[in-house]
Amino acid sequence: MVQRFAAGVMLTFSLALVACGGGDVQDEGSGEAAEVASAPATPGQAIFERSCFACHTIGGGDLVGPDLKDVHQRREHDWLVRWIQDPLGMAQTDPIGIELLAQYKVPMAPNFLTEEEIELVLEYITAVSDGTLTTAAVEDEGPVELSEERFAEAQEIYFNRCAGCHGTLRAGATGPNIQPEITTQRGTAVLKATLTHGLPGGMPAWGDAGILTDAQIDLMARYVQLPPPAPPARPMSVIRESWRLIVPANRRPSAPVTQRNWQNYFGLVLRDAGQVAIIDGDTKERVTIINTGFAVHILRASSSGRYFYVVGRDGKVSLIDLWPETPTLVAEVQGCADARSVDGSKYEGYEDRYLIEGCYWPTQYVVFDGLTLEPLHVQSVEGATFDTGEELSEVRVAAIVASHFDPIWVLGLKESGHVGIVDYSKPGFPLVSRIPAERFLHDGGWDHTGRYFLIAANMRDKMAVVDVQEQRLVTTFETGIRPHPGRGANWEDPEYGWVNATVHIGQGLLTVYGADPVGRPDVAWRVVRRVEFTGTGSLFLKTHPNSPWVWMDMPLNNDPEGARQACVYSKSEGAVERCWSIGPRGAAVHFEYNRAGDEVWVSLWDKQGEVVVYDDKTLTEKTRITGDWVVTPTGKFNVYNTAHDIY
Ligand code: DHE
Repeated sequence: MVQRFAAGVMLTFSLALVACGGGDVQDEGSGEAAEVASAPATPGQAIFERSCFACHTIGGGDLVGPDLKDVHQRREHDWLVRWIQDPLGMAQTDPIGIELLAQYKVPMAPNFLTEEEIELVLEYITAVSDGTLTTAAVEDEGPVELSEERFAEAQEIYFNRCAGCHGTLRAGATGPNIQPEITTQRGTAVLKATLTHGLPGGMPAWGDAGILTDAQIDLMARYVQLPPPAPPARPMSVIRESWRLIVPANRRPSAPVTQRNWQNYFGLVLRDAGQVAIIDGDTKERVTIINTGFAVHILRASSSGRYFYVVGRDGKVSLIDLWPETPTLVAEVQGCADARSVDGSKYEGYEDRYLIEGCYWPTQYVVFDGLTLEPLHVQSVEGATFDTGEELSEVRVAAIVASHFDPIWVLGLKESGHVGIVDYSKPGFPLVSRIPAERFLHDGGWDHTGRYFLIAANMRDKMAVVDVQEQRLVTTFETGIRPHPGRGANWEDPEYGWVNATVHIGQGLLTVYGADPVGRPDVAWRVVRRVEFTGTGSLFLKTHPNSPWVWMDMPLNNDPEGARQACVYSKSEGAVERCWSIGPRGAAVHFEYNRAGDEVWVSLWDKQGEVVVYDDKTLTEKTRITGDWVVTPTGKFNVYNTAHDIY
């Protein structure tokens, strides 16, 4: 067997060996030093392995962060202590910290070590650097093998938890490439540490967060070192077979039967239950629960607001009619094997008529009849990248928005870096334009006029601005580390006029940019404010025309306490008003306003979750929606706001 230094780590650790399930310790040193190396882990070693191992080596070269060999000679001891205590703060204020951030692109994650632990880990790094603690190497475990059954289990976990960021073929997009050429170099121990503790920049701490067990982490660390399995095709014949029309359109009510204010309904995603709850926004009562797709992702309201469209990660689309006494599932179909987005036709004369589903896999979009979900057309979006011309076999459809001014849908084509325009007034629902923009396009929404589509290319740290009326790219500009706006937020800034904004996965930062090329061409599509707040890992921000605030979350924060925080930014002050914890467990994620724009709903994403409702004027809690049925609540979508693209 080849002797390997796991991920280039010039030493390996007894704890890692235990966790790895084996490998002989090779006695590379002699006498005393060798004895030290084969002794049980020192406390510093254990801390290093727990908190530093996924990103750093000591003498094995750079990983996500720099090689720490001789770091005690490069930096003052006090500086090292301060850095470990507050890496985020120092990356903003300290000259060396700023330089490191520029070089490594993602800030070091806070690791919450005590002063004593910091001293122990520094002692350990020094001892290894100086050779007083000798290095040991682990024997390579040889080729990774998994039984058919374990491979299938890993395949499902990968689909559920990993494919969205790393891609079906693992070539990378929102997350890096993790194909076997790379993962086998990292080795099982480092992969396990990464999966357990996460990485700054958005890789979730699957183990620490209690989402994957140790056994599952071990399985996944091995699975990603094997070639990915061939993903399934989904031609029209297969899609048709999945179509189920439960209540034909002519057997549905011709006017609202319910006495409730259905335009203020909220559709709440119960992610892991594969369900959607419909909640009355006036009374906060649960009206009904509907079974939908697997790991259900988002809802959109149809143009009239009468229907909710739901899409699951398994590509299942569910059509819910909100007019009966109890909202009813009236049709379902599975257009993709893996999907994230869906939207209806919103142009005058086409209201509620068609529906598009964007697939993550296969590389296609599917158009359905908006009232029945009968599949009408499948179109591949395969193509070359906008910049290098490289032909790709994985081009995923990310965000989709429906224009209110033309019969078109606007699609973010993630890997190729194009914004696609689909004209649904034309026979065959063709992709009429591919506008070169930036890679890897992810999430976005309209500006306040509905003319410009603003989409994040999060791995390039940029936003792209597309003039949908003229079907051309206006510009791209940098905002910060991994912008993630959701649908974004539009408001009038007292100094800069109409603006739009994004938060970031890799930085606690709200970046505000001018968005009024007519009234304020001097600042249009230029960053006008960078507002820092504590913590990284933001996914969404939201506002409403009637609100004085912009709400921001950080559910991917490495610190579980940080992940429960929400912050509000004051539009009039141009500053963060306050940040606070939404609840005792889970992660605070995603905001939605009620129709009037005077209430904000926030999910506490947990197995036993809650939705917390705030008075938006006073920022005081009004109520909590709780119950056994509130399982992993994530996104929530108000009928009126979603139908009218109010954000
Ligand atoms: Fe989402 C929007 C993709 C993980 C909750 N998410 C989107 C959109 C895309 C996307 C492309 C834009 C849809 C549109 O506007 O048409 N999401 C992905 C991923 O690829 C990713 C990163 C990884 C994955 O495996 O899916 C991912 N998303 C998540 C989550 O982990 C979240 C927090 C909970 C969940 O579903 O697991 C989550 N995504 C959401 C929500 C929106 C969304 C709530 C809609 C935001 C809005 O306000 O419109």
